[in-house]
Amino acid sequence: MSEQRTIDVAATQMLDKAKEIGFLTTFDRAKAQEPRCTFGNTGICCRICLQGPCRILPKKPGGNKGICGAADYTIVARNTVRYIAGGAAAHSDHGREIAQVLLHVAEGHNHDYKITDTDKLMRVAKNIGIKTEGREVMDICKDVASAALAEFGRVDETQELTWLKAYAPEERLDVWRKTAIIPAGINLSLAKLLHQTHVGTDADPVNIIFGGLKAALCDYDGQHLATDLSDILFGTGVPVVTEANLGAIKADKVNIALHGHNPLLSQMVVNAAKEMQEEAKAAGAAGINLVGICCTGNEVLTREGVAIATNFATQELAVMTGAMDAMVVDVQCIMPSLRSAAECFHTKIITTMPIMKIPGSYHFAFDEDHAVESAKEIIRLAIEAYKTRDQAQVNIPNIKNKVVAGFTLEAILNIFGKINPENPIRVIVDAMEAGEIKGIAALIGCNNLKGTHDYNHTAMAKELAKNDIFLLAGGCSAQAHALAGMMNGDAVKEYAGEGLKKFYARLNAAAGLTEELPLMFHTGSCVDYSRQQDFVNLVAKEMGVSVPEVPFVVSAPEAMSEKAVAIGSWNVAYGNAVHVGVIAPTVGSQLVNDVVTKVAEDVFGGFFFWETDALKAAARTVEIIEERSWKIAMRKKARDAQAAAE
Ligand code: XCC
Ligand code: SF4
Repeated sequence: MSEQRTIDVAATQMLDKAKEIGFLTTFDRAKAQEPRCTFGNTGICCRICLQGPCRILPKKPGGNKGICGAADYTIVARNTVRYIAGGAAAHSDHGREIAQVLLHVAEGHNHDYKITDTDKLMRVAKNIGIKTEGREVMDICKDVASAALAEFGRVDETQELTWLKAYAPEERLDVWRKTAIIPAGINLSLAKLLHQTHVGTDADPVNIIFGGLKAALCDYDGQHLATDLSDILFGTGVPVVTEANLGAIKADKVNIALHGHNPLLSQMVVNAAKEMQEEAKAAGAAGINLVGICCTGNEVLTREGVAIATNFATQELAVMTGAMDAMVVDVQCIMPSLRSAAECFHTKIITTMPIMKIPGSYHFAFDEDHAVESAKEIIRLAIEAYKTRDQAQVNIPNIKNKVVAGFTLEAILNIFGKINPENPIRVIVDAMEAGEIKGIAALIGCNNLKGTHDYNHTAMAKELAKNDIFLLAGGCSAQAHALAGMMNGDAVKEYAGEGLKKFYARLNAAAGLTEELPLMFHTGSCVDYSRQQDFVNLVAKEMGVSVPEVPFVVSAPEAMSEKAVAIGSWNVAYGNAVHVGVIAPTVGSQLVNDVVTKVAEDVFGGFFFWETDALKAAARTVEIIEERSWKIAMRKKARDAQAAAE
């Protein structure tokens, strides 16, 4: 564990304040957990049945296996894929909830939501094979929502997930068919994986890993439909300018943080807040100020330009400002400790979802049929809380940075299209072929207090940019860059290599935006990573190569959640090289570790690599990208030589 807690100056100030008032934060709790249990840390602790926990104790007679006889490779494989099941369940359930609401809108049962992006609806319908010509919008919408819901309950194993089939390149589908990892239904595959890893079922680590990859493709499918349907309901983001860090919290306003993942409620709060400024003023405030935390924050940032307060590891510190009147939370990545943090102040923690409650916090049962009313009532709760705020306790770090975000796939293509209207994706392929940029990297994932908060994220970004690598970002990683002041045009001047700078200069000249483009294109929340993969798929197609040949690396420098494991795993199946910046729970079995870091490449073209040191990880990333480019160049040379000889 690192001595420095965070690189964020505002967070450091708030940690001092927490110490002053005697509140133990997640940073203190992380320290309390040291030293870690080696068995758990390396994945060789099995708790799958009540005879456990069993550990692998190679030196004791009979200790080299669990009580049932499970070897280290079985235990490690089972533990790992159960993370994937958890992550895929979370992402896809989020998608299912959006699909449910979209169906109710299409059927005319719900009047609080509406279709905002009809063009996107038509594109999605077309992609998944739903007829659009001469049909009513609402009928098409009903079919799209029903197709999404059908992904969950399908049990006919001769079928394949619709979104997966619609969006993955044919070459990938072939690989997945050959390895039998294309899921028929999301619920089926996730249930099957829990079955497969039950005590006394599968002992074969490779078979277990393939079961895990199937679940990971469910994660991808659930993510993709969640993004598509959210765009249809709430609009597809376009570049926005806003700010990030705790300084975005305003002393004179009613501050409401939107935290979690699902935009169903938070988007309604954004809409309602626009109309309710007067109510806040009547309470003596200068208005309502919304800020985002984690991926709900990313959702409302991408679509509405809501400022980022902070990211995962520092969520408690937003409360420490003493100016947070309400934190509205939905699902995932919400620390239960928020409530104890709130007790030091007047802050109301408002849980809103039936599966997410925190003992002692305020639960407001959000109701999709009365979403507008729910959102308004929640804002009123925040205004009431504001009235009890003790201004003497307010201490907001004076730190905030300019952020340019909102880079959905559509937004990126729109910008590239200003240079090449016929074939927008050609713009980045040209830049790669000319050697102006070396390749593409996606910086994604969480915070993990096994390291210094946000250090790995920002150090990777600086190093890769210096090496002329075009950066995509999402989730809490994107927020790390935004908090650090790197998600703007100034950061390009400061950190980009000469080639990347030239590429940006051409983009900026053509884009016609009021702000310069940022050092990394923020594609949205962690449920939105399919936007990045869609982008890479287009690049592959334009380059005339398969996905695993694209000079592209994914990095989760501070991975934490089960969702991160699921995301990393489908990325590997997709053919991407995936860096993870924490010790992976596979290292307890040489065999399993070799499968995911080496053998995977032979099968899928993608693989994991673990590196906790950001600078070494960046160097390895550059190496992989250069190697992939070199291979493309060699193949081209060979083809040209052959053509000349003929
Ligand atoms: Fe959660 Fe999405 Fe991870 Fe952040 S990045 S800690 S999952 S909020 Ni997705
Ligand atoms: Fe131990 Fe086997 Fe039970 Fe795991 S499944 S806890 S290894 S007996």
